Amino acid sequence: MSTLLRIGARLIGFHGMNATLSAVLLLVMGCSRDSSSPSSNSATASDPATGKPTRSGPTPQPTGATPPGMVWIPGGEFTMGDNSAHAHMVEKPAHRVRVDGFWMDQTEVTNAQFREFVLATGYVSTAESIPKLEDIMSQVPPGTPPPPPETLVAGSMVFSPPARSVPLHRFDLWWHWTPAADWRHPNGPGSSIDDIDDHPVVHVSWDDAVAYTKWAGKELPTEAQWEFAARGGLDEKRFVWGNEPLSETKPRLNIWQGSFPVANTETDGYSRTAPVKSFAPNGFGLYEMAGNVWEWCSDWYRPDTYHLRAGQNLVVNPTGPESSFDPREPYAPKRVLRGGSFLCNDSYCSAYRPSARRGNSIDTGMSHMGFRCVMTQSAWNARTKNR
Ligand SMILES: [Ca+2]
Ligand SMILES: [Ca+2]
Repeated sequence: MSTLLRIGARLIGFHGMNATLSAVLLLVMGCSRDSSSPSSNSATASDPATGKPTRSGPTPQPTGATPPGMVWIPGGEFTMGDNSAHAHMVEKPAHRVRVDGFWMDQTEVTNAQFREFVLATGYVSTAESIPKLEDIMSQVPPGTPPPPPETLVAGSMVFSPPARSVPLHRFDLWWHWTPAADWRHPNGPGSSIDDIDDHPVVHVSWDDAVAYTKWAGKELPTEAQWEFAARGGLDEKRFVWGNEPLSETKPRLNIWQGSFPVANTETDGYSRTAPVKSFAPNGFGLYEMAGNVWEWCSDWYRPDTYHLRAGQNLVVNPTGPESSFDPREPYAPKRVLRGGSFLCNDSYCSAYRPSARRGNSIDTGMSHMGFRCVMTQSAWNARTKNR
């Protein structure tokens, strides 16, 4: 979702915007057929500690100290994406990918961790800053009228369930641009993060997430690293725990139960975010790789990323396309989000599957979006050496 949408349908009206974007879509789709260079989709495999080329297969866990709160993801080959009928077009075609080993946060970054970063740096998040008119207008089709000046206030997008059933394409009916909503006030004015230190931080833009990772000496995962890690060593399975279907009586993750977006039965115990480590970890010891909050990745988003890899038998350490393009919002630069959230359910997006992927405007946080970090062994070596 872009800054245009977060300022809301106030600009040109939801249906009017769709019509405008549809016209643009037809124009730009024609261009995208010529954009087939996969040059940035692969890189030479190298050992994270030495920089030397690696063999195929898992990378053994380095000896020595372990970064606090992180686990070693051994890397190796896997099938990225999903060709089955339940997968969306953006997850196809499935293809073979290899990633080298890396460290990954066991959990989503929490409110307590993000607070530590803000206290140390004085960082002001995107949602706490007044949006710039020029930034908004750069993300909308030419000719779009500017938003009224009074709408240019600090805030973020907050989920608020509608009173009655609504068409599932009308996300403007449950997402509301809310002044003064930010990571400290996840549900807007009057809300707080008191007593939820161990919940994932939300309302973080991609820029906010990157600022945190730099302070922490870490990085955002690539989309390939994230999916490899989420699968927990189970190749070509539908869920992070295998192929066993979801259970109402034995919930494995925090999603939406009931009729989305109106009635949440909360059989998993949570209507919004859950504390990290609320559910069993996957095969690599990672928590909430499915559900709870969406997690930012480093890659630019394109729906056709996997098509751009056609003809490559094995894609090694992919870092994504050179730029983003989403025909639904062609002017908004977007990065990848993974893992689904407490709002996902089978009838809507089922995005808690490890192959599911989505793009989001880099300057927009929402109440169901967070992140976790990765770190190379060489970065960890450098930190331990300097202590
Ligand atoms: Ca839930
Ligand atoms: Ca998650």
